[in-house]
Amino acid sequence: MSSITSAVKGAISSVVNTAKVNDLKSNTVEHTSSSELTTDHGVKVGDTDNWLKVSDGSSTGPSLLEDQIAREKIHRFDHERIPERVVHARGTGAHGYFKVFDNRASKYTCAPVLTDPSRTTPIFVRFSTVQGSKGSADTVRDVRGFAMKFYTDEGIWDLVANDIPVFFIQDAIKFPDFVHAVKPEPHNEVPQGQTAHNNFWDFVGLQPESAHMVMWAMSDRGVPRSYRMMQGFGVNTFTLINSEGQRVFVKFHMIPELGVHSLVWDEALKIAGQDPDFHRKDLNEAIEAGCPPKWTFAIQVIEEKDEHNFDFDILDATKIWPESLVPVMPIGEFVLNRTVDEFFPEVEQVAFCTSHVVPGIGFSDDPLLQGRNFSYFDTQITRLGINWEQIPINRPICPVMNHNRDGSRQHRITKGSINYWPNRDNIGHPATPETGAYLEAKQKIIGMKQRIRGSKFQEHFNQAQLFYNSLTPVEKLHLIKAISFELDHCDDQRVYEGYTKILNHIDFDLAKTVAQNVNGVIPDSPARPNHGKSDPTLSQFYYAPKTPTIATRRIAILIADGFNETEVTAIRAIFASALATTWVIGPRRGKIYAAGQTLGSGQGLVADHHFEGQRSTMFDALYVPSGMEHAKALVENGRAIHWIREAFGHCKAIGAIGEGAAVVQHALGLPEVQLFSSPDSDNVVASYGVVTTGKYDFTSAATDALKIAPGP
Ligand code: HDD
Repeated sequence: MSSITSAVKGAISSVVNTAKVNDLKSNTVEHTSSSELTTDHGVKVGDTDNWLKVSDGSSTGPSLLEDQIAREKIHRFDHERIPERVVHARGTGAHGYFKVFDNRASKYTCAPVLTDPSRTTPIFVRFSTVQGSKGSADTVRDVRGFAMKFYTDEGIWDLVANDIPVFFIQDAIKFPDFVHAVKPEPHNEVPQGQTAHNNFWDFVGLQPESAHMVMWAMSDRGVPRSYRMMQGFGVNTFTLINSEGQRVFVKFHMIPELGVHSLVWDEALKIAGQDPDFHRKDLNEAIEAGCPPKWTFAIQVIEEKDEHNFDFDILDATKIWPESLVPVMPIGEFVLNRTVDEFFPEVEQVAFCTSHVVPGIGFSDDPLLQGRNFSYFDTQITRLGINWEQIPINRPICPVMNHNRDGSRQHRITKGSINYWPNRDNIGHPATPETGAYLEAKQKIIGMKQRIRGSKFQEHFNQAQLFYNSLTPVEKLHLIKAISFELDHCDDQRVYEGYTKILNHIDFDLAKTVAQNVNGVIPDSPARPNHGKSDPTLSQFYYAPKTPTIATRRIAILIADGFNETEVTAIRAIFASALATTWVIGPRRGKIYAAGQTLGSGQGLVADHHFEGQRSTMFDALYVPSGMEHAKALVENGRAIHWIREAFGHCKAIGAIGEGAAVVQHALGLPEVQLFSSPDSDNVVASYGVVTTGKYDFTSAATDALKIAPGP
């Protein structure tokens, strides 16, 4: 694998040891080859392979229950598993840090984490899918979780976000029904990690408030290329409180430096089988290669006085605040630059609570948020026990002092005779506003006690339509195909007919096409007119980096014996300098000999994988160098040809030179696409994301093509 320059690595390593990473050191052990086995109570163990038995030495007699060493080993194993998360069970995480640019947010909040540019706040972020179990595949169509833990000097702030800005339901009381409907069906536990089944589409068909979120989930956002290329959204409406006690409503946004990119559905399906850990490996690979993912952190703010000035309720989590109405203000950035040392203690035990806020950040009456504030703490008690906040990954880096005591797995030993307030020694006395006590902003509330939602919560299709209208033609096509795929998996006529009727409230053509595909109800006319409005910020193309980049992209170089070594060395260096990684794929994972080298000699380039070991789906682009014998071998290798065809089918960039270009031309069998200029020509031919040339000077055109090619 190619690597990045040592200068970049140096810059990153200087911030790797955040205060939280240092805090975890007291719980981190590292063993060496001189470490000897012990029991959990520290007694050295001389044999961990044979249970204590009664034996005359030649025959194996009965095993003795007396063997405390064997019993301990089995006991510990029997209890290794804890309940997986009831949703978002599948995920991975990494450490990093957060910084604000300046104090521009201090007008709205007194939270130093959001206003003090001299601070580096340690963070831990866990990405996840929602529906599947802990062992399900990464690339399924689903919403992605984007949960952030900020270890601030004022306590922990958890921002439990998703990669989609809205949610399926408006009121938390519906969450158990929604989750039951989306999860595998109860009678047979099928399907795993997918929304493509009767119960999900039945539920969302009967809950039109889901329509907006369904549009997002069926768009390319549902199949991200990488966790590193996802936007994040706090979804709920929170509040910010400034030093004068004034409150504003806020939504939080995370915008990835590399842009927002997706897989195509065929790739996502294949990768789910070929490499179910694709996303977690991708995150670790980028961090370990020294290309830590980075996001801009931004806020949208609405003043209290403007709360009712919109045609939607700003506390409704099925609605966005369109950027044309409420600008998105970048205030900081964050980087994930450190992989975990051990998965279970860090990623599995990390636990988030929307109710964990710090002074300067507060809640709103968003009915989804209010329910979440109850649910997260509660679920951690089942998973991790009441003292879950003492687990190293969850504990704050600031002092913790209160009179909460005991409970299962209490780790803290608090000296002294006082465990209550008030007490004669003034121990653990309440803090004051001056010393940083959390203060709720004053809010006047008058109302009747009743089970309702506000009147503006009743409109469900305006923003679903806005989202659909805002997609580019290719994004619309993908969305139509996605819904058609999903409804095709529903075999209850009431379900697929029901949802095609819902679609007609969003867009007539969308409803008609999907209904035709899945035998739904083909409408004669729209159920409601299309308002025709659109917003460019809703298309993921909007987030393409200003300067095109191939950083962290994976490029496969296909070679066989007889390839042009000079060319491969040069192109790898060029891609590496652009921070892409190159992977050599050959007929065997061993030495592949270049033109002029003797087979079996000490020379040769060791391939990272062989053609059967990996597939084109794992890579963002292909490159085929020149070399006559190598080209002949590739043309005769069915799998190598499949690599090129499949990559082309997934609209990936393909670069080729000389005889390599002839291989590509042969593989694609597209004579009308002029792939190959004459072998002596300097012409670079670029068509359909394929860049070929007869002569060597090809690299800048190739890098340009790769920059534009990867996308949704
Ligand atoms: Fe939730 C986990 C995001 C609504 C109840 N949720 C969970 C995670 C994320 C979200 C990212 C994974 C956290 C981790 O990595 O450990 N959830 C959301 C968003 C929502 C949302 C963005 C809508 C705005 N959630 C929601 C509601 C409820 C829950 C309405 C319950 C009333 N969520 C949970 C949970 C989970 C959870 C059951 C499972 C594991 C956990 O909390 O720690 O409590």
